[in-house]
Amino acid sequence: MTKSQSLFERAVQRIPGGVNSPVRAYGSVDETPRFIDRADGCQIYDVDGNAYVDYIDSWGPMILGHNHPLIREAVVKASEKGLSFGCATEREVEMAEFICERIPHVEMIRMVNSGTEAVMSALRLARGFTGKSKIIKFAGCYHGHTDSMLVSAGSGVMTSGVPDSAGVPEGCTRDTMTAVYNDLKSVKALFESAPGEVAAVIVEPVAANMGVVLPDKDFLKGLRTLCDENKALLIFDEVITGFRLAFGGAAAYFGITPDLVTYGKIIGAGMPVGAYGGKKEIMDMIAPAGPVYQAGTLSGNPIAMAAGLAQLTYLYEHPEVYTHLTEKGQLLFGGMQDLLKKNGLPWQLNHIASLGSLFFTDQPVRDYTSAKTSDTAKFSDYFVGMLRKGIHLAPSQFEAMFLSEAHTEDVIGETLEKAGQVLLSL
Ligand code: KE4
Repeated sequence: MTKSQSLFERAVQRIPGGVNSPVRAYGSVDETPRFIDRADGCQIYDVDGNAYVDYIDSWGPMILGHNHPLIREAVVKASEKGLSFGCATEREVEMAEFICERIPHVEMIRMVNSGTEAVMSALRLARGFTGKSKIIKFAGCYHGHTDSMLVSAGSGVMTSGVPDSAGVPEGCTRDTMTAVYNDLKSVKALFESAPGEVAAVIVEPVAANMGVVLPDKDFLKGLRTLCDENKALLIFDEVITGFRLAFGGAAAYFGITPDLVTYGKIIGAGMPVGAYGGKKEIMDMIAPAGPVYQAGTLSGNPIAMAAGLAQLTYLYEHPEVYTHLTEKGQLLFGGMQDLLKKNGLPWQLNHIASLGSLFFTDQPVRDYTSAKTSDTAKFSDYFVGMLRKGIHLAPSQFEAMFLSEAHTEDVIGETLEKAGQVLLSL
């Protein structure tokens, strides 16, 4: 028995499903979840000493690679002054100023502890600011586990086959309307079904929780127009795309300005940080400045701020990282497309910059319905084959591959070689 297996046996006794987040249980792939001991650069090492090239990157935060010295030093240095005070600190001001002075549509920002908390707060703010209750989301998009968003969600909800979570009373989702990604007509119809009632549309500007699904050319622009016409706010959930597609996220990449944006992952560099931000006129509604309540014991935690600020500063001062990530993405995903063309399996490969997903289906994947045509059993075989060759992919068809600055050309070449061998065996 491996140490991962024995740890998993122990874990399931005391932690639901043996994990603190469902996707880590490898529920949709036929393999024992790996318990990780340490990570460095693009490599992770499990408790049995096996090394893997990591394409999860902690689901996005590790854009500079694991255990980056700059970030580690910032955390160690900050921790020497104490971990948490429950009082305001200079570093929170520095973090807020750093982001607001560089992201034009973020005039004010509030730190929280996760992407879920950022979304939950942004939705409450949108409702408080507009005085309206309805929210439009998209099937297959995942915005964390706040009750009102667990409707046709993506990510682990999709993997676990639970279209709507148990324990969510109908009242919590009554005001959530679900549209079809890349289908502006479906959004227009929802607005028309509830005239003057929609507070906001929330969207993953590049969906990455039904696997990666790119927005059609005018999709985001169309959402902007529909929100303006209906006096609703446009919320970009940039928990994955923020500071990844570009320093300004998808908003900068596509040139569309949201009213509110949510962040997570990269903003904390691996520490628990989420944030939501937008125009001052809207953000001033948040307590204690305004009537929309939101709070958090560890929000703006000084250690987390040190880590996040170190990573964001590096990304801002080294814009070449984004060029590198695009080049790495072209090398990896372009290389995979070349392999797949020769392979004969039904496949789709959606990718943008350093994000990508391989689907085993012959249908173009452009929304929740088409994503679900993927052969998840085939994906499981692919995942297990790659894992056994030392390549650690996301253990679900409906997640993304994440590249980091630490993935070198050689490592990507090695990944492609192994992918070729595994694909041939499927
Ligand atoms: P967290 O609460 O997990 O920090 O963020 C929720 C969230 C919000 N919005 C988007 C677009 C997200 O992708 C996420 C979380 N992403 C998943 C990965 N698909 C986190 C991994 C997990 O659930 O363990």
